[in-house]
Amino acid sequence: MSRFDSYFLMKPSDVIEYISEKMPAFKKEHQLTCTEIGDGNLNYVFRVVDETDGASIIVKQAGDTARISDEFKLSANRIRNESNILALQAKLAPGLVPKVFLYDDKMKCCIMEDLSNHVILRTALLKFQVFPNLADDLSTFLVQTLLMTSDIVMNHKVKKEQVKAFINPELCEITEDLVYSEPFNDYQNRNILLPENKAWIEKHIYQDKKLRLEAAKLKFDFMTNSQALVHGDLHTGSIFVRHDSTKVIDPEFAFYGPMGYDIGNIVANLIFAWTNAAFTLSEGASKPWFTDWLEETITQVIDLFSEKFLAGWKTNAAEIMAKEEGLDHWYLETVMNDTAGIAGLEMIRRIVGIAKVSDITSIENIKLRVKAERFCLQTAKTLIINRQNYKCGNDIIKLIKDNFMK
Ligand code: SR1
Ligand code: MG
Repeated sequence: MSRFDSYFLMKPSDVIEYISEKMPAFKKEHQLTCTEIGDGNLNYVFRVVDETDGASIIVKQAGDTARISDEFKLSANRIRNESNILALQAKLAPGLVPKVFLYDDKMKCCIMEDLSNHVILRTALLKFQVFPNLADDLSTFLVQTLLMTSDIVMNHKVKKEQVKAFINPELCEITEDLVYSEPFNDYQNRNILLPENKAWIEKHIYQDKKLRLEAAKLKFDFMTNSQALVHGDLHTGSIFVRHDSTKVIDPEFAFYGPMGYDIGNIVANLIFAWTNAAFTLSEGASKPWFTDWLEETITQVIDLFSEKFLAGWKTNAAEIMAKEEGLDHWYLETVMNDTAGIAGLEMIRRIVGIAKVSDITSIENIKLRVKAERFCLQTAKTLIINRQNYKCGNDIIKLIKDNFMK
């Protein structure tokens, strides 16, 4: 019998005992230290270090509410989904996700590789750091996890089994509410508006019927289009980076949904980093090279994705009708339209809704923040309403630059 045979939410002292019981390499008699380092909205992340040899490991545990607020009641089983997805993604995109050593169904936690030699991409971008392999790694991750889990490549019966296995109604409901509904209605009174932008948002977001209709169409697509096994929350806080390495983490929102959901999330969050830099850096030496690099990275994420997607299709498509000439380009175009629309939705919800991003909230000068928010919202509206116009990276960069000049 062990006190870890039935679930409770652990404190750092419990985690030390837990690790020494589960991972023999982390011996009790060694000096083990533990710190809770999580900064996400849902779970608790503990880092255990063996001070005698410097070895370290991560324990990630789910509570039965979201860390951000008790209002979100969630089954702690989400960590099982996360462990399963990470195992699958490790096969599809080797080296691009952290290793999972153990999943514990009783304690609703998993033990995984410590990536402390990496940094969270959002934090690094706010310090204007650049990562030369980022676009290449992310586009590989996207193609490998999206194309390879779709009906283009997979046996349809096996794919349907996978749709069933990765059904994720609770976390999808969070996205349906926070991304697709609340930013346009505030029906649960959870939106948090900057007072200086309140009237603007009410007029240009809540009351824009054209925008609301397009958001509604995209919501139904999110709920019904079981296209590929998406990560489901691929923002820059879900990506760890080092100059020579990229790791995608936190796939607890994963489910079978539209491919554009992941690509759009990456694009939106890179635009937030661009916005932060463009609005806060004075016309000094650092501004042009950093925003230039971000523009190049956004362009490359989209264009390398397209290139690798078409090449992957050619090599791996197994569905007989997928071999019809032109289907690959038509299919890719629909994914690009979704990408633009979803990038717009992510940009609106991170400004209007409850789950903000530090790229925008850290802008201290209130006049600049007001401008930055309106720039993002205006850009987002165009991406949603005219999403069929955005076919390649440069189309999006042109929109950002044109809107910035206005
Ligand atoms: C209640 S969770 C709020 C947000 O945090 C997660 O990272 C997802 O983005 C979710 O929408
Ligand atoms: Mg997360």
